[in-house]
Amino acid sequence: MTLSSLVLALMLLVPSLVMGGMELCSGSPGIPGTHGAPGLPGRDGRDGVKGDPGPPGPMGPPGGIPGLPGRDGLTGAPGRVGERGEKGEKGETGPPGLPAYLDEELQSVLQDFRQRILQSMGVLNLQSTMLQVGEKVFSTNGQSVNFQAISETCAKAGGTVATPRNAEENSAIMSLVKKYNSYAYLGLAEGKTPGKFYYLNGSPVNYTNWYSSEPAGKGQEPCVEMYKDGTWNDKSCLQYRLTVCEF
Ligand SMILES: [Ca+2]
Repeated sequence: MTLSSLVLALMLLVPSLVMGGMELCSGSPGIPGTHGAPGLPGRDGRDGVKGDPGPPGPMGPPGGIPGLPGRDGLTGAPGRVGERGEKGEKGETGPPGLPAYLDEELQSVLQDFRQRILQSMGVLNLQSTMLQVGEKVFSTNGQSVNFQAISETCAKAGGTVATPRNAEENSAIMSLVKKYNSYAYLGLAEGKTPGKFYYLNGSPVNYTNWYSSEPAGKGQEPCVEMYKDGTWNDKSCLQYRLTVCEF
C-alpha cells in the first residue's frame, strides 16, 4: 500500500473511532491526497457472440480468372425438316465398259434368254398355235370374228393381220385354216379402184393366190379371205373369220 492510500484510509477510520468512544472537536477537513498510480490492466474478457454476416464486397477488378465451364444442358426438341436443296450438277462420264462380246455376265444373260425363248417357241409350235416362217411368226387364238375385231386383236398383241408375202407364208396360214376349219381374213384391203388390192400399210400387193375368177366383188367386197386350199377370195369384212396374226 502506498503512502497516499494509507493516509486516505486513516482519515476515513479516525472519525468513527472518535465518535464511538468520546466527544471530540471537529477540525477542518484535510487536503485530499493526490491520485494513486493507475492499476495494472485487467485480464481479457471472454469471446463475444458471433456477429451478423457483412454485406457483399464490391465487384473485383476486370481480368480475373474465368470460372470452370458449367455442365451440359438437356437435349432440345428436334428442329423442322429443311427445304429441299437444288439439284446437283451432272457427274462426269464413267469409264468405258467392256465390249459386249467380252462381258461374261451379259453373254450369260443373253444365253439364258436364248434358251428360254427356244423353250417357249417349242411349246407353242407343239400346240400348233404358232408357226414360224423365216423371220416371221403366224399365230392364232382360234377365235372367229369380223375383220375389224381381228385387226384390233392383232394390234393389241403387238402384231398385224396375217399377210402372206410368198407361197411358204401362204402355206403356213393355210395350215391354221385347215386345223381350225375356218376361213381366215388376210391383211389386205381393196383400194379405190375395184378389184385392186393393197397391203394394210398402203403398199401394192406383190404376191397373190386368188381363187379362180376372183376377185369379183367389183368394189362390194373390200376384204380378202383364205379358203382351206389356201386360195383367196374378196369378201365382205363383216363375216366371222379365223383370227390369224403375224409378228
Ligand atoms: Ca369374191
